[in-house]
Amino acid sequence: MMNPNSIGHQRRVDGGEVRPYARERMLALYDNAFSPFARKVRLVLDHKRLDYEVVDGLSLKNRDKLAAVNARIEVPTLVHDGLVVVNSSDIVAYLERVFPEHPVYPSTPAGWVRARAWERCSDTVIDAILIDISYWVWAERPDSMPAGLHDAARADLAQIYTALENELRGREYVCGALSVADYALFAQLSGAKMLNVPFEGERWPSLLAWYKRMRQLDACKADLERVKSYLGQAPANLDVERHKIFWRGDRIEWILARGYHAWFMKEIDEGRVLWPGLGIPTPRA
Ligand SMILES: N[C@@H](CCC(=O)N[C@@H](CS)C(=O)NCC(=O)O)C(=O)O
Repeated sequence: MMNPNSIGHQRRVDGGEVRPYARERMLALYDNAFSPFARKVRLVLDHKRLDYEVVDGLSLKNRDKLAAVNARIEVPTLVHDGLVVVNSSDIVAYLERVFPEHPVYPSTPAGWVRARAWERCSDTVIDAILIDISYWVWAERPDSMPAGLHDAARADLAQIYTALENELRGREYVCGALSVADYALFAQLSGAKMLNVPFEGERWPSLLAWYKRMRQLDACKADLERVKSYLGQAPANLDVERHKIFWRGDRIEWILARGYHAWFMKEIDEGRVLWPGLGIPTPRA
C-alpha cells in the first residue's frame, strides 16, 4: 500500500522531516490529447506541479495495457505507485487528498458543492452534447449529421452558456478562485468554436472573457499545444478507433432525449457501436 507522505516531487513535511522525492513512486496517466476528461486531469496535475508520465491509452497499440488497469477501457486512468484510480472526478478527488498543496477545490463546503456541480455539468451534459456532434468531424462516417442535431446542441448549450455568464459576471473564475470547475469547463469548451457552437462575446461577454483568461494560464497553454499538435495530424493518421463510436451513459442519454433513438438503433444494428467494458474493479494487489 502506498504511503501518501513519500510520493511525487512534492516534498511532504512529516513530523519535521522532509522526505526526498522518490522516483520509483510515480504517477502514470493513461490519457489522450483529445479526451476532455484526460485533459481535465492533466490540467489538475500541472496545476499541482506534479511529475507524471503519460501513455496514450486510446492509441490502438496501448488498448490492452489500458484494459489491464481499467475494465471500462477508458481514459483517464491514473496509476500511482501501483494504485489504480479510474474516473476523472475520482482521480481529481484522489489527487487533492494525496497532494493537497495547490488545491483545486474551494475551501468552504458550499464552494465545494458548487465546484462539483459545475464539474458534473461539464462532465455529463456539456461533454455529451459536444461529443455527440463531433463524430462527423473526426470519425469515419457513412452518413452526414442527422437533421436538427446541431440545432438541438446549439439550443441546449445556449442555456448552459447563459448560466455560466450569470455565474461569471463580476468574477474571474466560476467559483471565485480557480478550481476544478474551471479546468473541467475549459477542457470541454475549448472545442466549442471548432464544432460551430461558439459562445459569442456579444451574448456571453463574461464567459468569453473567462475563456481568454484561462487561455493565459501556463497549464492551459500547454494543454492547447498538446491538442493542437494531436489534431494537426490528418484524421486518417490518428492511431485510434474511428469506425466504431464508444457509447456510454450520458452521451446516450442526450442523443435519446433529443429524439435520435432511430438513428442510434441503426448504429447498433450496423455494428458501429463500441461498448465500455464492465467496470468491475481490478483484483486487490
Ligand atoms: N466518466 C469517465 C468518462 C471518460 C470517457 O468518456 N473517456 C473516453 C474518452 S473522452 C474514452 O476513454 N473512450 C474510450 C474510447 O473512445 O475507446 C471519466 O470521467 O473519466
